[in-house]
Amino acid sequence: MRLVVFALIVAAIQLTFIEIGQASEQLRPKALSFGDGYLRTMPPGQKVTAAFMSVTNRSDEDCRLVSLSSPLSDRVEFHQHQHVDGMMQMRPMKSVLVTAGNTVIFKPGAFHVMFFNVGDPLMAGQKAQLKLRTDQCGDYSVELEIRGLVKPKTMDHH
Ligand SMILES: [Cu+2]
Repeated sequence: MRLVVFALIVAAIQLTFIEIGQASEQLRPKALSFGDGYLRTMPPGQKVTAAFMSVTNRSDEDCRLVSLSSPLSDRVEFHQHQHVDGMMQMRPMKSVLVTAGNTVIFKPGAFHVMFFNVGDPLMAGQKAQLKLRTDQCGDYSVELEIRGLVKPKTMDHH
């Protein structure tokens, strides 16, 4: 009897390993690539800003971006701009779909990533980290360049 129980436990453990193996095979961690990621500096006194980038899906299956996080903020959201009754409104989105072979561009006036409660001032030229999780295409860490709202004049350079 003890032997039977032991055999069942071994079988259960093997089954668990097989399931984990299959799950990791389904992950496509290299499916997405990110380009031109940047985060805007904030006007003095503000704690909200937005980031932009392009997301390309080189795989042959759809990928869905499902969550965001950053050490700069405790609340980072996907947003979309929409025209509602002639007014531009921002709406949070739970996820963003990047279909197979396509690129989604986050840009001003369209999809963007919203950072709330940013405690520290952002210095142009420095870098910020953004982590993105997907449904079945792995997790990504994207480096964002911090850029000023107004492009600095290059007169004093050299
Ligand atoms: Cu927004």
